Amino acid sequence: MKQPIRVAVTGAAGQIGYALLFRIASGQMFGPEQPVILQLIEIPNEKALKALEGVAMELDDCAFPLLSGMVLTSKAEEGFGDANWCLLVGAKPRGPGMERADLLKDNGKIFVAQGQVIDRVAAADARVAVVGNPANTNCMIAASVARRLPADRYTAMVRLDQNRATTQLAKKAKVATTAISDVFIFGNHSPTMFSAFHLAKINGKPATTVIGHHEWLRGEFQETVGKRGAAIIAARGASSAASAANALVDHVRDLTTVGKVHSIAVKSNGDYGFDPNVWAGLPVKTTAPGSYEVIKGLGLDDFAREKIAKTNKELVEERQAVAELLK
Ligand code: NAX
Repeated sequence: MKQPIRVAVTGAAGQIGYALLFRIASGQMFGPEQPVILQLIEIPNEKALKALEGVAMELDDCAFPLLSGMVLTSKAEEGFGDANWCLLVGAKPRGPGMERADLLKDNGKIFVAQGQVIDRVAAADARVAVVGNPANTNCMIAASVARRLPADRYTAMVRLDQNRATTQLAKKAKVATTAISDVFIFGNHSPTMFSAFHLAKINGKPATTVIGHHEWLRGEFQETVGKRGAAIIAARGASSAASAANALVDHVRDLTTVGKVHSIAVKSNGDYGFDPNVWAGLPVKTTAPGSYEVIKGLGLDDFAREKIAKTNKELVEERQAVAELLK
């Protein structure tokens, strides 16, 4: 049996946490041979910590063979201590009448504090994956305050958008999702993100040729994927949770599987027209467990360049809105 790895999860008593923890403990994220110790972090609030206890009781009641231990805490030092993976799911939700700038700043403070603790106490090989919104900018903040861990260890999740785009293309072409490949998400996890249909393949052929309906690809398809989160809230009365947890399982599993080609938000190196200081969704290939290289040189047409410029502008504005936290 391998040595257990330590997986820290913030927001562990929230709705994504509830859909996520059981999948990690059952081996779906790190594989059927890898034991895990779950380090579950919640805010120091009686209700949240009580709910966390309940989740831990349910995890116990699954008798998962791979679950080697659990830590329940509201102290970041304890929760991130020696963690090999830090999954930052918890964030402050946008309240009624709250401006986006206030949301950015309030969450920015959380990610400055957590970023500093992770940098100090997590394992030397620690990887950080951010889900809590605004995910790209929160990730950029956590990485910006790090002095020990390099910036390429910090990724944010755009996999839910990739998965949403995959299914929309499959439905339109009337094929199984397994027929779809090379679906890349560029930019922010927000309605401005660009789902690069011109690179996508259906059974190895360009999606643009197979689907043919360019107006749909440029319009309804982008819109459906970009505004899917809002559509789910309108239908369910609560935001996406199981699909978000599933996307994080995919994000980490593909990031630990050598050769996988997928979309994650990483520090831009200026490729594809992104500002080098933002964390942008980009196509990557996993080169070693937890490491990746950005796939370079994919062709962009005028439509793609225009969409990328728009989502890049939003990321730059988000960075400017939290600039005072980065000093
Ligand atoms: P919930 O409100 O159900 O749960 C969040 C949990 O985080 C709560 O239990 C809260 O007590 C905890 N929390 C808040 N601040 C914390 C902190 N500083 N340290 C530790 N725990 C903290 O939200 P949920 O539906 O689980 O969503 C969590 C986050 O994911 C939100 O920010 C949400 O916007 C974001 N999402 C991101 C997605 C993505 O694709 N990147 C998609 C789904 C989701 O909307």
